[in-house]
Amino acid sequence: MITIALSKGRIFEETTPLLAAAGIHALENPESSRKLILPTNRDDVRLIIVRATDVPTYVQYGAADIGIAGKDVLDEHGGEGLYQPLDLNIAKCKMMVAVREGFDYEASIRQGARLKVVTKYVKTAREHFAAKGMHVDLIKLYGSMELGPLVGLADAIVDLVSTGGTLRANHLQAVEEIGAISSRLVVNQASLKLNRAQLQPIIDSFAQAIQ
Ligand code: PRT
Ligand code: MG
Repeated sequence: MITIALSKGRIFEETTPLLAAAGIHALENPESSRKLILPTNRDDVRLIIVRATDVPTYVQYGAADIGIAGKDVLDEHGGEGLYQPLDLNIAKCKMMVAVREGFDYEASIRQGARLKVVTKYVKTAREHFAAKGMHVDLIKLYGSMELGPLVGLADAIVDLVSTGGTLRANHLQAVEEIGAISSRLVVNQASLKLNRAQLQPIIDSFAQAIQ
């Protein structure tokens, strides 16, 4: 049995066409089903629905053979034990630094101010500011980072931006791009050796579908 780990929402939606290209169709919709293990049209393939941040963990420990996870999530996880053969070019966005409208980010850097930064991407943020030689106080949040600068919890946020609508709605502005983000296929290395006959055709179909 091949187990594929996915998260609900945008990753599931954008993965559905790729699965279809590999001849795999979920028999239930994870948005409406409460099941965490979804059967597919193929007896030898099932999907498990997990939190986006948990996908690398399931694949790392072999509880799933393959999975799809954002580069943001993989960077935080570290990617240990994961083979990453494909950039699927889906769920694209950017990791950005943003501040309140009118806050002079460049000036406060020049003055050597010690900024408070809220983020759920602590490792990414730490590496980014360290590379710039900036001293910052990082505060870990699990969501709604955009609120931080509005209520005085922080001067800046590190978060994903796609349309920019969330920043605008909260009177924030992006001041720095940390990097481009898209979703990657991750494969358990031991499982690939053991189940290559089943896994390689799926990987190849994904590779063809994204071209
Ligand atoms: O939502 P949940 O807490 O369950 O988990 P999650 O947020 O990790 O999962 P999900 O499904 O929201 O995101 C899964 C993956 O999609 C992420 O790991 C990213 O790789 C990718 N992705 C692409 C995004 C976005 N675009 C995105 N815009 N993930 C989150 N956002 C959020 C962002 O954090 C911000 O709050 O959307 C808001 C900004 O969007 P715009 O369009 O207003 O700029
Ligand atoms: Mg989300």
